[in-house]
Amino acid sequence: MRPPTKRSWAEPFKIKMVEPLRMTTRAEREAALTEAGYNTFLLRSDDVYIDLLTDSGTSAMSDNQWAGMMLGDEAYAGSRNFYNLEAAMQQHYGYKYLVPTHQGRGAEHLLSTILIKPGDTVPGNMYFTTTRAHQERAGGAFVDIIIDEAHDPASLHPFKGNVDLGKLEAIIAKVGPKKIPYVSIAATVNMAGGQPISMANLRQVRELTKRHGIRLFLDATRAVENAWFVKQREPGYADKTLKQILLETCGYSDGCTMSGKKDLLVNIGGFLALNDWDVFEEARNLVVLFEGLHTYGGLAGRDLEAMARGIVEAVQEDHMRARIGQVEYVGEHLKALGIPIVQPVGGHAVFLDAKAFFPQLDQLQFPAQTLAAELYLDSGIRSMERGIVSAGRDSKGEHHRPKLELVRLTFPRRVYTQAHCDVTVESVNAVWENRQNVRGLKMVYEPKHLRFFQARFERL
Ligand code: PLI
Repeated sequence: MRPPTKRSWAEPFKIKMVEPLRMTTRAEREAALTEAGYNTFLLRSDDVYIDLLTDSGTSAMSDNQWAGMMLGDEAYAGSRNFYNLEAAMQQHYGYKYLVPTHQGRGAEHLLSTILIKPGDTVPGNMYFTTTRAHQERAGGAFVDIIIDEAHDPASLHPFKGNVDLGKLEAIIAKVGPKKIPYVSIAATVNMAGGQPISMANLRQVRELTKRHGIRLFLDATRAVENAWFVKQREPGYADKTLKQILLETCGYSDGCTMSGKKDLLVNIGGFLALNDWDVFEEARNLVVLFEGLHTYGGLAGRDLEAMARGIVEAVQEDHMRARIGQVEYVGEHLKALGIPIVQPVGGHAVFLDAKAFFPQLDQLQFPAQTLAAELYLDSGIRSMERGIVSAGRDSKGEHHRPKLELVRLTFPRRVYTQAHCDVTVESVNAVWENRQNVRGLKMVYEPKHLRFFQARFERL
């Protein structure tokens, strides 16, 4: 036997407990999807077979995390689990101060409220839905400064999360540094396809913003996944640990917002981390209004403990090799079938290119929403629209028309097996083979905020 050239991504864990799934018929799925207004967010999870809606809060905790749940100190103030989380954050992310929040958008709410004034501009490497919504709610205007390659699903750029420094300089020159409270940098970039930012680029962004006295805040939600790509792709990082890379990443920022529901392997939790005492003081005060006392931020002591332990597990290389290896496995198999996906394959998800799937559909016939619906009908797999519906409307009420019209197959961490991955590939291929017969959707109900969550559609 020839020795294998590449080792498999096999999981560094075994399964101790299982959660049965309900298998459904096509007729049952037709009824469920009609009831849900062709929006996968409105399906009941009992009607879903393989749930690839999101990797947010859907990962499997380890036995060590569950054991930590039993050690929750549910004191109203000064829980020991808060101090455990604070220490784990300081050791792995390197920031001085911690404000726990119930999840990522709680931290975004605090940061935006404290730093953004009406009329301000917040440049960022592509928008994220909740992040931009909070920036706009505080009176700011988001400006996209990501490189052009990020908007091209076929570009093989290894760091499609990078900032275009020319775009950033231009916006600073246009509005002036005083109107930019901070630059908002995500690592990895979710809406671009889970694409990483390179350390070299982040360092340059830091130097540029520092020259103008502008703060830099990181969305560190998937920064450990970003560290994995830096280690694989960026010269000089192959021998560094994920922990070292993560510390360096955070070192180029003044703080971070964090959704612990992703990298940190918990079902609920987040935090705002800061280096600046003044901002911390305000956040620690404000959190009491919106989330809870500054030592629990809307979380139970046991949730704080699970997140503290999740930080340590997230930076283990065996874990990350399997986590991203699984996503790559699905991406490679889809590519081999000629199915259009965003390349390179990102950290948390494979993104299907719905425009290339359904060239017969106008963007206002919602190609990605349609593709997510067809995939559910075929096999009960639930995915998420990341196109014109997610992008929402601008301040004049017009649809944002994003270049990327995508469907996200998002992989929860440590949840599904390789056989689930194979079924997913087979089902996407079945929809691909029937693509010419598919018609689009029309929106029949549109909520005001973050419409993708609750919008309803009908078949054209
Ligand atoms: O869902 P939250 O409030 O814990 O976190 C918000 C959030 C912030 N930043 C980024 C990059 C995210 O991906 C994010 C949440 N993402 C979700 C829910 C997702 O399905 O991707």
